[in-house]
Amino acid sequence: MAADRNRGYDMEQIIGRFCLEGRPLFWEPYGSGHINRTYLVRTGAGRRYILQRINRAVFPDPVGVMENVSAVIAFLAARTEDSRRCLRLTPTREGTLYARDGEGEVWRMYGYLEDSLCLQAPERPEDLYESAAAFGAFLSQLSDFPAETLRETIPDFHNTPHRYRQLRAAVEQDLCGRAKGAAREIDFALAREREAGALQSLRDAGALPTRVTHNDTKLNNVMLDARTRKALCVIDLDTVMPGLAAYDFGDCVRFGAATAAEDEPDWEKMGLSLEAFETVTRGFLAGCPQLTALERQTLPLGAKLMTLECGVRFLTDYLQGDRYFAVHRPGHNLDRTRTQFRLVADMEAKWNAMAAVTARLGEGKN
Ligand code: ADP
Ligand code: GN1
Ligand code: MG
Repeated sequence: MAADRNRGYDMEQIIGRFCLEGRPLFWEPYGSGHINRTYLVRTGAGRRYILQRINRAVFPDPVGVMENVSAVIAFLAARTEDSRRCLRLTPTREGTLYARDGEGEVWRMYGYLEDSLCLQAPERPEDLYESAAAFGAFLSQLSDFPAETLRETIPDFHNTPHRYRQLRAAVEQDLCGRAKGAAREIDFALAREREAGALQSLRDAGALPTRVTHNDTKLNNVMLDARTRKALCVIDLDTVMPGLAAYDFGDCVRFGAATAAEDEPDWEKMGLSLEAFETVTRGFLAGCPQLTALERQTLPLGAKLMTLECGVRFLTDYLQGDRYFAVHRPGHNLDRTRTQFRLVADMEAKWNAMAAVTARLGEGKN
């Protein structure tokens, strides 16, 4: 209760900087995100809050992150009457939307979205549909957001060729002597390097519209209403940046249409559920009906490349000693790499069927 035992932060002092309703009584680590440190805070007035310390190793400009996040929240909040449909930042006593501590760490506090659910895997097809529709709608709602005002919080975030360059450097350095044990995974990645640049080439050529995208569209980044199970609110806005629709669709498929968890140790359980792929496509297109014909055509490519890229990132981090993604067991990032590459292979096997689904569901649109 007194301090975050891992790092010795004075939690009481940090929490005390925010204008909470009631006196803070209790806090504990919360959630299963890989990047930020998240805490649940309860007060004597029965209110709950989500406190987060932004990971500075991942986000070198945490103030820029907060500027993006608060601008996006303000934009979305102005377009809904229902306060539960939008994240709410709790200000500090000085009236700012984040607190910086003596060590330069940046902390923020959200009102807890009550009566909500955050799922690690869909429990029924409707859950997946709802999350995909929410991410599609997020893209659609932000279509008139002034994209040029957004900071690039992680440069080249979904620039897959850049991710390959980082992988090659990690293989070459082999800091932890792990490359030999991951030879099969390295070969799998490198065999696909050329095709991995396809979306980036289309983006560079201006063939696809740049949109304001979320860029991290996992199922656990959408809150559902616990009673109706309808999507309530998209969360985790740290990576909102200009991007392609295929990124958000693709990451939604990668996580939500998979037959196993991202870190399933028995990677043979991993594959693509075509049924779930169809559900994601249906949801995403319903949420964002204005995609261009070429955008719709590139949706399967988005699914494959976001999965391949994520595997490449897990593999790079494994080779570099697990410095980026939170790990909870030895070999965790290698397990994650294997599931992602297994999923890519299954998408390759089901490629024609995937393309047929997106073509059929896109029929009759512009
Ligand atoms: P990370 O970047 O580490 O993934 P998130 O912003 O996704 O961090 O938060 C981690 C988890 O905390 C979420 O998956 C969700 O369970 C929970 N969470 C975040 N914000 C809220 C909120 N406003 N209300 C309720 N739960 C939340
Ligand atoms: C991270 O923060 P979280 O857990 O929602 C990562 C995503 C990866 C994802 C893989 C800022 O997302 O890019 O796809 O893990 N976020 C960042 O699960 O790197
Ligand atoms: Mg998250």
